[in-house]
Amino acid sequence: MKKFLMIAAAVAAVCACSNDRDQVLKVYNWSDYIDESVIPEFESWYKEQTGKDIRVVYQTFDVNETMLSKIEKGHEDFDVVCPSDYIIERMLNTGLLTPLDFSSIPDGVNYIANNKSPYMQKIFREINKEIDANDYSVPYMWGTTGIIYNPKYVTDEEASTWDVIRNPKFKDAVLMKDAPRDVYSPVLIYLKQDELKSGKVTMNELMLDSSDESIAEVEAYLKSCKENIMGWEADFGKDQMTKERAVVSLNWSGDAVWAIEEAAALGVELKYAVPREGSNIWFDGWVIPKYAKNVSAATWFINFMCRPDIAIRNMDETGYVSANGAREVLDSQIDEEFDPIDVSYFFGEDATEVRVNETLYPSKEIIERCALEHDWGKDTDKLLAMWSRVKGDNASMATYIIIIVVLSLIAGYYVSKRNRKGHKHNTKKH
Ligand code: N2P
Repeated sequence: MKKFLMIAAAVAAVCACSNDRDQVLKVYNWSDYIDESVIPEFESWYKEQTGKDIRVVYQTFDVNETMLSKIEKGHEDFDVVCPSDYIIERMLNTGLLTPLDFSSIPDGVNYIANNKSPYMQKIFREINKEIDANDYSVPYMWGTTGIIYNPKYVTDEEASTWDVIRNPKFKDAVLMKDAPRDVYSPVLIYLKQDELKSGKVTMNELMLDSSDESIAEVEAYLKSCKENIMGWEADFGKDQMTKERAVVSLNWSGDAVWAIEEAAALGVELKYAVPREGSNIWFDGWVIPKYAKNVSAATWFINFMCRPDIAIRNMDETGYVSANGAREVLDSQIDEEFDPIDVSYFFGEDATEVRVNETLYPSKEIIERCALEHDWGKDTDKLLAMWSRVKGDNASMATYIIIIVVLSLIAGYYVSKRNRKGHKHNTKKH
């Protein structure tokens, strides 16, 4: 009887556990990348739609590679994550993604089909030649990589080239994104600009260039910027620009929009440019990793993120551009203060002359000089090794001083301890 009760208790515990997990949705997203009030709203909406309870456990990351390693190496059971394009490609190539299936979501509340921009679907198809990434991922936000600058100190001309990060005028005043691929690509584009102009190499080929020579050239360039770089940041760059502590920041367009608006409220002017040599266009998309434990709730969550009013709130809160091409999203962005631009590539034929922010929706001319990054497979390790050499090399004088002070204190402590011991020993003897 006792044995039977023990088995029954164990079975009950296992059932309770799995029930619990059915009521939990683990979301892993970039930091500052959502209007957090939409999370409790999702929990209530999910209950209304399905009759089931759900609790969202929301965690954030700042670096793509950190997120990937938790899933690839740690097999963590996140249900929904939001990697960038080249990481989605890697996850597809390594079988880490679950195919998406929205067929169980009723028509009236299914926001997937009508809300994807044709442009986003097209660039998603470029991710992998054999597998359509649209079957495994739903685009969330997108943008460009460029330069945020303070025009009080930096001219438009100076900011029109990536070399602004090495301009001797900006000693200790440049912030770099702590994102290895998103720094590598612009620097390589800058270094290979003559080959690009002469057609010796294409932008897409450059995005796949993980050769030792190119990595070494980028490394040497970044080390030569050492005196200018005041830090490598994941999320404090926009704030430092707003407060005028830095004057140049290699950054993403969404951080630029956020910083420009915050700075304006403080009376500081900031601008954003995509340098003339060309840049990287990127997007991040929702995926369900292979180790997910609540695929059903994950599917509902991704669908909810595509509801136009939710997409607009996420956009307004973060400064980033939703990948949602619905008319409501376009209407929410129209403002008389902007000059009309052609965004038909994103919103369709009706949108050839609309007054939207060009930092958010780059012109066709900017898009044409940008390309998507692609997975490097095993060569990624070479990039990450170069990255730590560059950042290590760039540790500030303050860091060295702190290390020396701490080591001296530790040494001092042990010397005085030894002296005290010696003193006690001598006293005993007497
Ligand atoms: C926002 C992160 C944006 C990610 N903090 C751009 N790929």
